Amino acid sequence: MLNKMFDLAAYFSRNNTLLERCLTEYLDSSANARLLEAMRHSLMAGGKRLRPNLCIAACEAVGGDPEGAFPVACAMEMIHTYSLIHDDLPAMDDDQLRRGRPTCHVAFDEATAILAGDALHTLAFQVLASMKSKRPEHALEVIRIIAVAAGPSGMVQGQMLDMQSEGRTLAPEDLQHLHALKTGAMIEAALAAGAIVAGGSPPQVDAIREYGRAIGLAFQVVDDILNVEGDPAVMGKAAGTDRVRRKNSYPTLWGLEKSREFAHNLTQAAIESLSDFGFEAEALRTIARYVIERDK
Ligand code: GRG
Repeated sequence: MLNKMFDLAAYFSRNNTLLERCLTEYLDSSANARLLEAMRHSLMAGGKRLRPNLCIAACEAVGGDPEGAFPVACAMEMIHTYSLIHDDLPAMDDDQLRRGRPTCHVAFDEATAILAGDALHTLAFQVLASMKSKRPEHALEVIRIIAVAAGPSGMVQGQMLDMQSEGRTLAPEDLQHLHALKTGAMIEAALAAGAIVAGGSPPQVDAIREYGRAIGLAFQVVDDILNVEGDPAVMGKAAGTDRVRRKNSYPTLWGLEKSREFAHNLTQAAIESLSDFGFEAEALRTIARYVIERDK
């Protein structure tokens, strides 16, 4: 009932307009023109902006002013975009299409794409370290959480495990561990950072992290399902690649029906972890439902 009252499309649209503006401003630097063009090509290609929206929604859930979360939200999107640029490289997935555009190395060249990813990664931490905060210890904690999630104990490790597992069948718990690192860590960090920057209490941050772990996994399960049955024209990226590359995925492990049921149960668990929050967490609840209903 309540979710019918929450217009998620309008929420994303409002946030994304502001995010595009902020990201454009952050890109307006003294960097080399071709490097900037490559960074802009990937960053401003109109992804779903899920992580920044989660960051803003977590900030609002604990009663914060969303404006304070924008630098963190933008930094998360920069790190996410760097990871996509590097993931698409010939040495990794060798993909040609991303966000409806030629991948960065196709539009430019491989070396420029590597540097564009490096530059977005570093710019994110420049933005975070330049945040104006009344509570510097909150800013420091946010930087630490994001670095852990993106680095060798988080996303990069997940990517390494993914590479090492190609062509091998993983046990369900190993697949879950891989995804918790590769995809889940950044989603959980975006949420935790949004709540912390807004001064959320430790129990609030814990509840939001629990929500994040559940929707992070649900997001990945749906990503695997879309890789089987999604429409490349809608998704703006190729489908069917997991099968070709013999990647471990939930549909391969369990089939489509059981995978859908698993994603649904995770969404329910995510919503339940927000039981102590009121209507201010409605964006988070509605995003949880969107994660399993999405078609891109
Ligand atoms: C190269 C260090 C490094 C890490 C790469 C993010 C990632 C790790 C790989 C991307 C490949 C992939 C399909 C991951 C699973 C789910 C995922 C992160 C999908 C892309 O995120 P979306 O759907 O993309 O939020 P948009 O473009 O909407 O932002």
